[in-house]
Amino acid sequence: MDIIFSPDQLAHHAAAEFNRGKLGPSFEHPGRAETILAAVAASEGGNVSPPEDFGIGPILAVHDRDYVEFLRGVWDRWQAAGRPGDAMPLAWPQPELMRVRPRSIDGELGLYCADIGTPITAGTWRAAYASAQVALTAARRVHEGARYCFGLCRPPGHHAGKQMYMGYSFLNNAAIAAEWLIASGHRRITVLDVDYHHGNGTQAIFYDRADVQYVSLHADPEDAFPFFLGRADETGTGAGADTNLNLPLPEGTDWQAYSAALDTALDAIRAFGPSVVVLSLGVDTFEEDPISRFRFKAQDFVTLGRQLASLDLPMPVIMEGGYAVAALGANVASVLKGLQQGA
Ligand code: OKP
Ligand code: ZN
Repeated sequence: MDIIFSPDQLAHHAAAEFNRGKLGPSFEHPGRAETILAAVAASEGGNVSPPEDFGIGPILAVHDRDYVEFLRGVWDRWQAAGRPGDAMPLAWPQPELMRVRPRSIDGELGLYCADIGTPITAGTWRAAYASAQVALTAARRVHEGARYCFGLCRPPGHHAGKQMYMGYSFLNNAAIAAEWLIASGHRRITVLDVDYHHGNGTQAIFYDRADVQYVSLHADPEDAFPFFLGRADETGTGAGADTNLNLPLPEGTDWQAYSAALDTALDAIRAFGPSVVVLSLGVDTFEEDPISRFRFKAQDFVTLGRQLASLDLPMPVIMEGGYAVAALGANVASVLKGLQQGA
């Protein structure tokens, strides 16, 4: 399977992150991409290509222009203001406040940011832009006939909304790829999200769309990030009624229980009848993941790949989460191996 990756993606590097009330090293760091790249290049025979540059157009097909311009320029403004650390908001416009754009950079950050775990650094825009181009390139490879292509996206994307960043996500790579596939002539696309966390951004972007189905298996948001979206009764709206399927699962879910829910997900996808499935692949379902609470064993990732292959559909594979760095590369390589072995 071909692998798409750009060294620009290493440019985003948060100095620190709040975890359980304590400032510590960031779980989402450049070493994640490096270890995935080393493992998949070894197991897939070294077919690594840089992304093509699709420009800003396909990004603007998903994200609002003011948000994209904010992301592109915020670091320079933060620097010009003489700030010594990474860029983070000081306040957020909750519903009891007004959603206005203040002159203050601190306030403007709060307008677009939704959590305290996603600092912006000098290389954030460069990395997020490259990550989106990686997803687009993987989508194009599949559109042009490849069965699978691995877009080694980093930073991840599935929490990013049209005008919102959170959960280590700035641009929604999977949504950008899906929208490009629709614009390229596909009439029905599914985004299948197997990351531990609900892809709230992807869901929201396509919530009223009849042509893009979003299907996600994830930790129940009653207990887990992103908390405020991802429940089973969120099924889509308007023209998109019944095109959204959330399968929240309890903490401690192992492969056996997951596999049964995955059968439900795959049945819903077959019923929808897409011509392509964009896979949002997170391997933070692993039992040793430091921020997640499912119980996948290493070998379960091969089985996951094989079960996904039973869809018998072309699939750009878009990397999302996974933070157990010692096993991260091997677990991703296992999914790709299972996909190619087939059901
Ligand atoms: C991104 B992806 C640790 C708290 C967790 C949010 C998790 C984002 C996961 N400080 N922060 O879906 O893997
Ligand atoms: Zn995740």
